[in-house]
Amino acid sequence: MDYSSSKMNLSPKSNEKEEYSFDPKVFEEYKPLISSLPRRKGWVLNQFYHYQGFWHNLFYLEGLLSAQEHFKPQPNDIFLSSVPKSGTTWLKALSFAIVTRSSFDASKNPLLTTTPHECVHSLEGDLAHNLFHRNLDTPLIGTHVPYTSLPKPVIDYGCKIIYICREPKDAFVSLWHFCCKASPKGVELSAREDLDFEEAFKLFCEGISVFGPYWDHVLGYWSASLEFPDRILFLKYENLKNEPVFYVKEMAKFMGYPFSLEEETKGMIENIVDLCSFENLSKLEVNKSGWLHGRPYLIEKNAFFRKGEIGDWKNYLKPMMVARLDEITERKFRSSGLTFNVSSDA
Ligand code: PAP
Repeated sequence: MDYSSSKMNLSPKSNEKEEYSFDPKVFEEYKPLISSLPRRKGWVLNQFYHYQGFWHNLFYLEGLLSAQEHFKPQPNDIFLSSVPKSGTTWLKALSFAIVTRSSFDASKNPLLTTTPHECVHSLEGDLAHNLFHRNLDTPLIGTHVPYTSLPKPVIDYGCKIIYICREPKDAFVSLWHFCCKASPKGVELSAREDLDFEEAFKLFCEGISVFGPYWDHVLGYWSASLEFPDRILFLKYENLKNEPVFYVKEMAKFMGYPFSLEEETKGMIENIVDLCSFENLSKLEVNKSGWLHGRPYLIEKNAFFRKGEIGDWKNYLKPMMVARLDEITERKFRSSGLTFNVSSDA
């Protein structure tokens, strides 16, 4: 099995214009709709477009519209969903390791030579821009699409969804760092206008961030997980970090790939946790160097592995910023039953 994306022909060319489709004809029909949508200045690419209550980059919006019209999942597909910078890469790695554990020797796992994002493709990203051609060997699909915008068959077929969220102050700090490392195609990073931290913070609080508002994204999946607990597993980055063995076991059970007693005794869960740990993945050559293809911006693979810690916001947010984000989080989540430890010693 070849899990690299090279066969999908997604390599960026150095002078591609900033916002584009891989096959512009495919997305031609969406132009009138897209041009009618409210816009705001984007963080990396020129524009965010407001569609079904959320802000999208053009590339992912085209992918989403196409997915809503054309995408048919397999009933056993499992969607790995998140708002960006909440643990997507980690969730993809863990899920991939869980479902493929009997297909590969530990020393031959594709995660050792292929990035998690190339092991598990993105619905509105590389899959949508490649006419949904996919490797059916693994039933995993990644997505940042908000719950209420998911293609209808995903819900109708009862596909399972694992959602990961992250404490919003850490999610924001992680997003800002990532965006600082991304540049529009054809623009050298050094030539890019700096992304002002305070300005990004203000926009994030207003809900204007990629796939934002952050809180609405989280609440959409949270409410759905309460309504359909058999279909949606709601995880928090912080819990996964503190008790990885417990949650990996839960994930496997939920996905329909439970660990046998023999596997548990042999330490299979711990092996998967170790394989997918930040410490291990971030030091692999495949995740350390080179560019991740199939994105509308240029980004190095190592940008997905920065610190991988809880509470890094303390190094970046001023007390007033902490108070503002905590207040918004408390207000937005108040009646939902969803809590984060939003105090300053989270
Ligand atoms: P994406 O939504 O663009 O795919 P995502 O993987 O959700 O990004 O977020 C990256 C964050 O997860 C980074 O957090 P940081 O900026 O606070 O450091 C990254 O370091 C962290 N991360 C990546 N892999 C792991 C891992 N195996 N374990 C824990 N954290 C991880």
